[in-house]
Amino acid sequence: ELRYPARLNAAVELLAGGAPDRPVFRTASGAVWSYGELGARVDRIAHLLTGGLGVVPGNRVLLRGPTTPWLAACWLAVLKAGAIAVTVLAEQRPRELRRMCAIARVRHALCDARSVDGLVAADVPGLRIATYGGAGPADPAHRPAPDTPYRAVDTAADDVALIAFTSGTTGRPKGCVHLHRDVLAVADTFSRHVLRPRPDDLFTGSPPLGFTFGLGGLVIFPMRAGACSLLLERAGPRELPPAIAGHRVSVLFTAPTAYRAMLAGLDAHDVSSLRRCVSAGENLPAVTWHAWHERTGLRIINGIGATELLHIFVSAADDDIRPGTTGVPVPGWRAEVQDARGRPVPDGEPGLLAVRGPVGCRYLADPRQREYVRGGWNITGDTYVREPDGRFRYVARADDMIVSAGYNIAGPEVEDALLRHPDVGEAAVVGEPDPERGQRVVAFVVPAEGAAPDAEALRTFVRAELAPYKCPREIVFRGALPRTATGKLQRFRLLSDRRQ
Ligand code: 3SK
Repeated sequence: ELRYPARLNAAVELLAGGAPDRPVFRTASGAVWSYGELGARVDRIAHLLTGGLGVVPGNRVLLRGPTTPWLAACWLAVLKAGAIAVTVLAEQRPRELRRMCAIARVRHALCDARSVDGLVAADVPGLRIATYGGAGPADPAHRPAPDTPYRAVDTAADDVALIAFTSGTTGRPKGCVHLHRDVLAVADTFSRHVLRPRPDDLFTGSPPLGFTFGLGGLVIFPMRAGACSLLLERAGPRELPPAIAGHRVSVLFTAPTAYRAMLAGLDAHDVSSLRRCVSAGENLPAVTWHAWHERTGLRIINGIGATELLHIFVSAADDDIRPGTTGVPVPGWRAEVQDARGRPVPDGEPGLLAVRGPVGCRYLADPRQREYVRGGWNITGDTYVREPDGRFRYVARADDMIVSAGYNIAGPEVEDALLRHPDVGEAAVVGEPDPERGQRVVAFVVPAEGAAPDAEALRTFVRAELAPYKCPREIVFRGALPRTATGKLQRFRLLSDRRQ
């Protein structure tokens, strides 16, 4: 069990992770910040927040901008000043921002100068915005602020440190409240026991800091280990391989689709510095795991996490990794598969994934709390099977199960089969309402680069891999699949876009 002192400030703990002269952040353009420099910049921002901006402990401060050391410094400063960081994505539109600010009762914002227009357009009542990252006088680097150390606010371990938004894949935002102790707990569970970083590691990855997958993987975990993080403003499958090669990155966080997409361009880059690769955000198909392993010799650490629970709670490391499964509860966490009434189902049978551990779901004033937390268990909304060896295997999002002519069909299983075909780049399989069968299986396929697959040939391929009732009745080709700003597939949009 994790034990923390009753008084605890997560920012102070993270800043103490590395010696002052050790590097903490790097950028693509070659900037290097040491732990000491980061500490001094955090203190300047904290002085500005509590001085000029009038922030007091408990105020909610919106943070918005691309992935930069300044954004990470602002996040740490908000926590150090005892305020609450409200993290959003740079991609979020004014309408969404206005809604989130209303839900989280935000009155202050620290915003990258390049992202400020959208925030101004959100027209949030009473919002005071300060920008950073520009060259102008409003920047924390240029504004007059005391260069004296800032004395951290004496927060309790149970005080709120951040509010992270999730809209799931359906679009109605929920604010998830997390405490100072939660910030350390995700590092002291998944990172400490599964990732096991070293102080000489260099992390990088694609998830933005407004997504807790990125906040954990690119700020909290490296700092807790005294390591360094390469913060990339552009971190797509094209940018990652040269960045890994150029900076000798050792720990990578990205999503399954990026691992698959990177494979095409990997030969041109030396990625031999990598020693840990983490995949989360979506299900990792076994075919992608094997292709990455064959090409790099590395075993991808697959994990399931949630904004509600801050980071990853089921995963596996090293020899325990079995491709096609997610793994076992991370030390500190418990997991079981339950039926709709909260009773455990026998191994081998599908049910709802239920987890409990050091972090719990606390939605901000949202009745959906009652659906997520039942009998002390967090119900993640994923259908899983626990195998007889205790490993958890993903089946589908619970609301994405397809029921066709009385058969239950998991879209991801059909997607995995399609992805085994060399002409398939990405695949999404959904159930379309059908008067005879209830639902019919429809696949949306993005062809692999340079390929022009034939629908009938793909159907024949799937029929050879799976029971015929799982075979898509129709295959629709697309240039791209609809995704949320955090990269999750929006299945419901596939069918609604088709109807338009
Ligand atoms: O939402 C997710 O999929 C996720 C995965 C890993 C860590 C954190 C999150 C929010």
